[in-house]
Amino acid sequence: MSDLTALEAETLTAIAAAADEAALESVRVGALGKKGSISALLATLGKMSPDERKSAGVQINALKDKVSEALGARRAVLKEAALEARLSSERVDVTLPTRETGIETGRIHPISQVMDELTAIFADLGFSIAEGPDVERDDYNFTKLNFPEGHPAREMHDTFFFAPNEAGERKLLRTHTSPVQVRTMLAQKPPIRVICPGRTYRCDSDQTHTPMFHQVEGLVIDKQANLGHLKWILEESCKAFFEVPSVKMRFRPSFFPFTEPSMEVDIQCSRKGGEIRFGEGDDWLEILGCGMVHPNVLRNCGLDPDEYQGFAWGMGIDRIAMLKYGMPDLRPFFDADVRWLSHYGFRPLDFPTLAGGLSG
Ligand code: 2NM
Repeated sequence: MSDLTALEAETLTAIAAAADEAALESVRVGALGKKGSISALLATLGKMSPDERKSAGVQINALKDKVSEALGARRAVLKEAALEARLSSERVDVTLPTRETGIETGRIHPISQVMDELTAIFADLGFSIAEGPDVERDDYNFTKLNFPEGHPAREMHDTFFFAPNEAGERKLLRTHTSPVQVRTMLAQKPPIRVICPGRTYRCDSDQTHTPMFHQVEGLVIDKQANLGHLKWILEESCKAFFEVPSVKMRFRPSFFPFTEPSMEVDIQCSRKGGEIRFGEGDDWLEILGCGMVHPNVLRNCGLDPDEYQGFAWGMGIDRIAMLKYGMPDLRPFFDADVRWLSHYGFRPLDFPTLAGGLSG
């Protein structure tokens, strides 16, 4: 029986040493397979005397059971180890950024982004968005806005005029978005709360001016609309736009033909190391013009100045986009260079909302 003891030790050692399921399988075949060592022992039982067979049978079967059990246990250990190895080699890091698909590789131009941000801010304050044509009537761009014919204020605007049509009417490229407000007042009854974002044109081109630029103007008309309301709206919208908890504003007297009184507004900022920050510091930055709508404008737009009053403001979008997003130069805005756009542009599916964060 020392044969059996040796075979047991040898088989169990081989089982323990099997490094993977294939190695273990060959140990199993070598012991319990058709030509295996234990199977060969079992085959000898037939030739034994009944007494011999009784005791040898018990011992060989005990060995077979022991080896089967050891094989099963080792198989379970190897299976578990193989699964562990596979899990760690095939691990997926779900926190990695996704690969961009076509719809995500495009970029939103900073000007469109700023317009979308302003739309979100003013929609939240109860304003509608109004739009109008880029090619305007002189009447809507100037006359109704209290720029009389021949008035020097018309010259301030460096207007692009078209050749007169058969009726003798001379169209122009709007020099501001105010004609959209004229159209709104002519078409709607107060109360009016609109903002008008869009393209505007002046024959002016240098380091800081492009012949086409963008403006957003706002208009409120109601029976009691006053400068206190204007100041609150400007403060709230500036805080929201620059994403700061507070801004200080400074109102300086100014002149526009369509407002009386008229003001220019500066916001407090700090300029350190070429970087501009809002809501701190002791520098000032001019950002917009505003005022109470001139009674002549109200009258020209079909409103009775004794019944209605209102305020309006206007600002350049290109400049505030540069300020907010740290773009040093205005000219690349209109170069359509995809390298610039992929650097400064915004992801198309990150639409600005007040709840979700304006600029992501
Ligand atoms: C500005 C500054 C001040 C303005 C006035 C009007 C209208 F149509 F109501 F008269 N629209 N926009 C306005 C007032 C615009 O831009 C610097």
